Amino acid sequence: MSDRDALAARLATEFRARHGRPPAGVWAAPGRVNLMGEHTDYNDGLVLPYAIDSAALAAVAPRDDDRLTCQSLDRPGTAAVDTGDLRPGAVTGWPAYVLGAVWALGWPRTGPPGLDIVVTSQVPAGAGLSSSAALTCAVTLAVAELAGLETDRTALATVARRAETDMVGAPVGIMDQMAAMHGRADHALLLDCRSLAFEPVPLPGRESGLTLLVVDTRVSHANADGGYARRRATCEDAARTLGVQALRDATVTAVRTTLVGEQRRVARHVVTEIERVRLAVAALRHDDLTGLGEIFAASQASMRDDFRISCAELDLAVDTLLDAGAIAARMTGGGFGGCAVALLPETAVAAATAAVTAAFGAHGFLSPRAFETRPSHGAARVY
Ligand code: GAF
Repeated sequence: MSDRDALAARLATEFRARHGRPPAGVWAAPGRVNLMGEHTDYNDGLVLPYAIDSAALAAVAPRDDDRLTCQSLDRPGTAAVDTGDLRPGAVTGWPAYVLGAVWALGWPRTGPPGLDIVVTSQVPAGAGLSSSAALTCAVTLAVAELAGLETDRTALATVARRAETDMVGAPVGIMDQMAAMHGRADHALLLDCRSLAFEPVPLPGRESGLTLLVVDTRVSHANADGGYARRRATCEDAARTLGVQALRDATVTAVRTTLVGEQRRVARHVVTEIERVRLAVAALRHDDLTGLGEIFAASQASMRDDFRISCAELDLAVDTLLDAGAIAARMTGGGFGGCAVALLPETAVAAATAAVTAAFGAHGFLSPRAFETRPSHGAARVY
């Protein structure tokens, strides 16, 4: 039995203990690692994430009344609200992600009146691995399937995103929800965030002897914090100055000749990062690992110097991984902490992990957590 199946069985048992009846089912949705295209999704650009083999799980059952309740195995307390009172502001904190998904699906107009929901997650919160989209996507798929609602996964991804933007108040893009809904084993997802068209891109498999190592710096970040929203606002200001719909439509020349200061730096990152997604896909398709390493390095420099979302811990993790034999390494996700990702030979993992741990110790940083990831399939019913 996989870890996820064992956790699903435990969640179902816990649900029964708490509510005196079994859940109608348990649904899981994965976190993600992004390989290229950071802060490009809300600029209508391209991204290249893969779903990871850690997920958030939601056990759900309808109720006879119109009460919505929500609990977590990982946190104390119960959030409860009548369906008629479900609106932005009615719940706060982590339950806003869970009940936000119910709200975004159209409650109380649709579906059974009341619901009991119990969640848990394998995706570390605040690590930049999209624990929030994993949670909203698990609940969205669960409730949509239970209530016989919309089953188109792209539509469900936009519902899950609305839970976060409108209920939680985090102005995120669509990358994480699309990765959670459409992830495919051994593939990344090349996603056009304007059209929402996507195609799977094969990643080096086990036979290549390579692996994707994630290093969690344990510097915590939250998309609802100010840094993410400020970057997004600067991107929108820059697009307005340039007279384009979104920075996806800007050119490097226009950015250089029209913009100044922070707008120029931020826009330069977005425009060049979108191009790096195209280049990274080409490098992967042609097995050009040296080229891939150079594209990752340019992306890391752009996030550090232009977009300014890296931090000392992420820079150190990336440099140390490269010194220890990584072919490609960069920070991943929203930034201001969180994780770095590296492609490296399986045989180099132990030494690279030890090197990062030693370097963090020497700098007085928190002890990092390193783990291998496998590109995995998207959200599904698991129990
Ligand atoms: C976070 C957001 F949720 C995504 O939409 C994306 O903007 C990412 O940061 C940065 O690429 O994960």
